[in-house]
Amino acid sequence: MTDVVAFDDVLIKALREAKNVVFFTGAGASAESGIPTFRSGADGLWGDFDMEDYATSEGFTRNPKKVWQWYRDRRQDMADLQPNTAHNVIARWQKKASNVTVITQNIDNFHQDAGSDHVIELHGNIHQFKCLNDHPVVASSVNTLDEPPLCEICGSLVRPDVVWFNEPLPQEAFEHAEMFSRESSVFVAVGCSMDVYPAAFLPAFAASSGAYLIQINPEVSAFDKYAHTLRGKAGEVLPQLWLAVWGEVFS
Ligand code: BV8
Repeated sequence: MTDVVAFDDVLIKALREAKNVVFFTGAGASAESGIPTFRSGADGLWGDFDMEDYATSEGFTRNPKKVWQWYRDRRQDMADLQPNTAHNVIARWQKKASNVTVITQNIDNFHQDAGSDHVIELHGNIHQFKCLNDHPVVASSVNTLDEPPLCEICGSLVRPDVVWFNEPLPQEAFEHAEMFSRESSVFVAVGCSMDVYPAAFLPAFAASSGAYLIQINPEVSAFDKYAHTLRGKAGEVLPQLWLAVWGEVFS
């Protein structure tokens, strides 16, 4: 259990009086749900799987069935898991404050499952599919298949609708994420290594507009030198932050 975190009065005041708040989440926000992160600890996904083989379009072209099954297995693993307290506090914050935007690098849909609306998904969603020519595909018709089907419109391979390395982020999603980051008065990074771009540019957009920068992370990250760091796990720090800001126990 993370020790009780002592919050800086300025940080509490910034959150209490914030005009616009952005919660920017990475894999660490879902870690306490049981979803492995990518780079942290011994169980980081990229420690066991070569991102070149599993998270690039070239890897999918080389071995579509292997990549398809990796995402199917991740979906099936997630089916037994659920949002954790971090997702729940962020969803409640959105309802209480009404000026809160969630921008996530995660593809697990856990913010939406926790009740968050207005979630900007920078890297897509593991439960959505498209073909190689970007035609939409009905998820329920393919999500349990053992290998990628062919698009009924153009006959190309169907793939997960996620952003692989060296693929551009969805333009509208990134433009909205940049806009909300620039408009934020408080920018809270939750469980982000800040190693992956262009998502990791967002804190700089927030900072350029004078936002108060906070990060919640049990480990050192590339954001340490810029943010006010709450050193702890998201599912443990966020309910304490809720109590400190709103004066009520999160339950
Ligand atoms: C692109 C989806 C160009 C798939 C993912 C500069 C500018 C632009 C690009 C680049 C650049 N420099 C390098 C690049 C290239 C590359 C990149 O960033 N590489 C990195 C490795 C250096 N970027 C790209 O390729 C991007 N595309 O640039 O295209 C382009 C433009 C136009 C036209 C054509 C091409 C695409 C990047 C997206 C790739 N997709 N995932 C999938 O998930 O299967 S990336 C993957 O990393 C996930 O999305 C993940 O969310 C993301 C970021 O990682 P984190 O979320 O931070 O997770 P990580 O494990 O790293 O860290 C977890 C953190 O949580 C740790 O700090 C840990 O301490 C903490 N933690 C652990 N437990 C807890 C916790 N925190 C709180 N509580 C806990 N309990």
